[in-house]
Amino acid sequence: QEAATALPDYVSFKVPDAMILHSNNTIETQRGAIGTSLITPESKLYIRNNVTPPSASVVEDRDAWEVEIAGVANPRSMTVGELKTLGIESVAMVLQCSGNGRGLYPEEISGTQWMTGAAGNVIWTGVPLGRVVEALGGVAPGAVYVTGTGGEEIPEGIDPLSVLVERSVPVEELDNILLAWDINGEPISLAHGGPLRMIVPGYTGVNNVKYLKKLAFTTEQSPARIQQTRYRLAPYGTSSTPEHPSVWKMEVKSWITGPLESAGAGPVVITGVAFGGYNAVSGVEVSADGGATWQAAEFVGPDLGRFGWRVFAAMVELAPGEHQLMSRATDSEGNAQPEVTETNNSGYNNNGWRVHGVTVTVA
Ligand code: MSS
Repeated sequence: QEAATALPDYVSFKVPDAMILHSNNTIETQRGAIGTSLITPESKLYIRNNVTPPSASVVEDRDAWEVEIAGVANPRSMTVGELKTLGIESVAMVLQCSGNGRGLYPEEISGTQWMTGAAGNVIWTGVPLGRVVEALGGVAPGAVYVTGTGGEEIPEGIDPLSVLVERSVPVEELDNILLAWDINGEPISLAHGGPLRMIVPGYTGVNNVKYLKKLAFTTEQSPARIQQTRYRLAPYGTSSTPEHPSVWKMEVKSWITGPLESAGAGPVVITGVAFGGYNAVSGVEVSADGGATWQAAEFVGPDLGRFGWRVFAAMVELAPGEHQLMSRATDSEGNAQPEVTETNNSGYNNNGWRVHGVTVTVA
């Protein structure tokens, strides 16, 4: 796909050749730009904003940013500076938009036509939420969800709940959640949610609330539209309601990052990335004949833990002609990528291996 020219100011640090500009708030990473990189640099990481980000002034004095903590024994606001005194942890995690792969479903589904590039593997650093809770006397009784609120300005004259980015995840995730200020060892850019972001490892992109201004332990899910009726898995052709399951845990997935179009006849190294989502990835197989036969691929480079992705490689011998290259990953619980993901209403969670394959011409 064509390189992104004229990137908006707030993402001017992105490498244009590595990106596909769908809109100012939806910018995808080119499939080939992932290559064999274990970590996705911020300069190549995709962007998805549901609302215009806050003004850049919020990252001028990062330690002064305040987050209100509620639903604990002693609720109050804390600055990022204070959070930094409570503890520190890092997690490697695949950040992937719920709609990644929407453009690969056979049906036409409205929304950004993401292919493979609304995903990256990044390292977040911040304080474990458990430490914050401890400092505030523990979680209030009866909490069922952790609810994070984004700090965007809500335009006047519209129902705030229709635009508010506020997401609830099950309180069972408490031990995994980080309140992060760094990405890949640098302060998180405004574009990716600085000064403070709620990180829910193994959960799809939308649950990782940027510009976190409030974190609450709640008995109910957020009343915001983004929680109630959007980001839910409803059958294709129906409308999603609060009764449909929320897009939360990510599933096992992989895709080839090279070769993507052509290769020379003879030995070829197929490379790609694979992750288990909420579980660790345990293996990947590749096929050079459209899924008729498979061989095991090998992982390349270090294992960054359960929530990260792994780079894989497999050696194949390719004769001149067209070849359909496919990859299929399995997680630690024995879940394998399905051949086809059944289409859902909004085109979420596409992890079907067939549509993620590529056709390569060998000469
Ligand atoms: N946060 C906030 N605050 N806002 C918004 O808009 N979005 C979501 C998340 N978070 C938002 C938030 C989404 S939706 C996603 S994907 C993510 O984010 C992305 O990220 P980056 O950093 O890449 O841009 Mo779909 O599921």
